[in-house]
Amino acid sequence: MQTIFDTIKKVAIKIDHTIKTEDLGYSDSSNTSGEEQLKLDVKCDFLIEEAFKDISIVKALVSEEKEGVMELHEGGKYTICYDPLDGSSLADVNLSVGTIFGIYEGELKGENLVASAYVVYGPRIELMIATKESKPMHYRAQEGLFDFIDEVSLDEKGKLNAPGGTQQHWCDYHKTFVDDLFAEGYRLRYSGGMVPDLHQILLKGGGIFSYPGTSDKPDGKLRQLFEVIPFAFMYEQAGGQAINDKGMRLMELVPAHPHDTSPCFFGSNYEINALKEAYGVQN
Ligand code: AFP
Repeated sequence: MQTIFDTIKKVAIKIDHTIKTEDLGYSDSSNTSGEEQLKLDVKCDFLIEEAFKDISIVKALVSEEKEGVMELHEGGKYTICYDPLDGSSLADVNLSVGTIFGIYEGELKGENLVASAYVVYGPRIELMIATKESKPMHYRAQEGLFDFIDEVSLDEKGKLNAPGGTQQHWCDYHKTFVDDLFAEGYRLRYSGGMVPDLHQILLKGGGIFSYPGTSDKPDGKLRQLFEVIPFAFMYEQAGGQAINDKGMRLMELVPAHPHDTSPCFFGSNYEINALKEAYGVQN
């Protein structure tokens, strides 16, 4: 597994350089979800594919930017599902973006995730890695090398509220839940980039990130394999919770298709328990 983490570190530096030096325009292609691809999306996807293609323990790659599974090594142990540049549309307004990696062993479902990692490309390049044996481990790059900073834990209750999705399409009880947190004094922290938004809550002690099912997107927007399950693992390893709108752990998701989405809520225990009550799904 260390070879995979070392490869993530190397490709993160290359992606950061690409973001800061290459064309931000649109390519003439779309991804599986029908979204227009930025040239950056395509280039970052290529960099990750190149980085992993010769690593024998990697059985296959599944990219948010492509259809299907890219088989690499028949005897490989791990399948890596990744979002090469999440929030890429924010790059051209100079906001932070990120890359997300889910490392699976066997069938592609929540319980088979064995590790996850994400990279934040912002004023600094930061990396978070979580395994079953550890809390999330926080790293920061200096001159192209990542230094370990600390292990990360969520407080029981935080101060930050990151409410995603189009508010006009929220159901009434979700809007009431979000408004009640603000009435309690929570601070709004939402950039539209899942990686920096969830990174901030992890590092600032806690709170909640929500991307609910909405009237226009009943199954939510965020993809299970590439975004939801990897961050659910991060948050659970940090001592928090990660559930869907039925109160089910996101780590129990079994995607029917690699690009399936799910309503998702990640946060400290107090906020997630409050959400369960608002949604009437206390276990
Ligand atoms: P893009 O990759 O299209 O910029 O979307 C980013 C994202 O998938 C995720 O990073 C954000 O949390 C979420 O979408 C924001 O969606 P809304 O703009 O609907 O809140």
